[in-house]
Amino acid sequence: MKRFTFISLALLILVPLLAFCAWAKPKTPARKHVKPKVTALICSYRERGFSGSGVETESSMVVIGGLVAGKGWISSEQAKGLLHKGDKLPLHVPITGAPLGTVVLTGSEGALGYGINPPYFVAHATIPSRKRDTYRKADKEGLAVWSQLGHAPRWVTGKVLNVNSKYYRKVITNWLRTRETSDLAVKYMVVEQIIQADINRDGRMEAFLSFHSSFETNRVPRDQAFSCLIMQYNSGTRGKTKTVAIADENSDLVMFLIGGFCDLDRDGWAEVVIRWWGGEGNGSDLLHWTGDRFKLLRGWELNV
Ligand SMILES: [Ca+2]
Ligand SMILES: [Ca+2]
Repeated sequence: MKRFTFISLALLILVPLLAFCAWAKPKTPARKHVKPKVTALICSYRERGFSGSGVETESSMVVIGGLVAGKGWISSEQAKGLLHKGDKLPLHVPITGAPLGTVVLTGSEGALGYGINPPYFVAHATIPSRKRDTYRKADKEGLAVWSQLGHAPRWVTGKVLNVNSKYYRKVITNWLRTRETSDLAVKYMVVEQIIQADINRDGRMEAFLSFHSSFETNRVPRDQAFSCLIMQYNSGTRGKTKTVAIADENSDLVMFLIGGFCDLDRDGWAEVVIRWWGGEGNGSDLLHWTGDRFKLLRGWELNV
């Protein structure tokens, strides 16, 4: 009887306590995001592989495909301590994150030339024939992001909007004005990308805007040139939107684009893959969003 009373008493205390905890649990992720304890390697897969003008360019970050079921490499310096023979990297369509195929690292093979010294990883990419057709019509590029945690990262789908969106062009213009960009440079700005994605899983879309001053000669004086990537987000206070710069250069010799959004450590916040091209090289950066700014997790660069 005593035992029964004790259990009843315990239940009487525990049930309301558990109910309170469930109620008090935050419904959305915390505002602050801790830096993921993970390193990663971004790989790009291109249909044309080693051919064309981009031999040096193609050796950046990168696993590069030849044609489908193609072959590429990752130089040892970039892969050191990160990758091992036999590793498999899921390949995804940029921006949307749709599964595309697999890249398998098969180990070093002979001399490659092109300034790539052994040891390096040879990478074979395979894309199922069903997806090959879609891939060829679309971006002709795949992205693989490898994580030390050993599991496939969760990709967040990005939505590509028309670059003529009046609303976002206005957002860009307003941002440029706060930056004291000249009217002439604003007039001839070129919008490259407008992409929406919910990177912090709060149910609200963040917008990524890539734009630069006109590349046409004599349109904008060199000292007024710019190339930027910004994000517009909802700050959470009375539905107010804010903008934050991800990249901001006083130059038209570089361009920044979103590659995709993948949650490497599966904490609910997507890390952001940036691709950039410049006069002296190209590369990829992996960034994470802290809630009020972006921090670089890792970057890869190839100087040419
Ligand atoms: Ca969001
Ligand atoms: Ca994350």
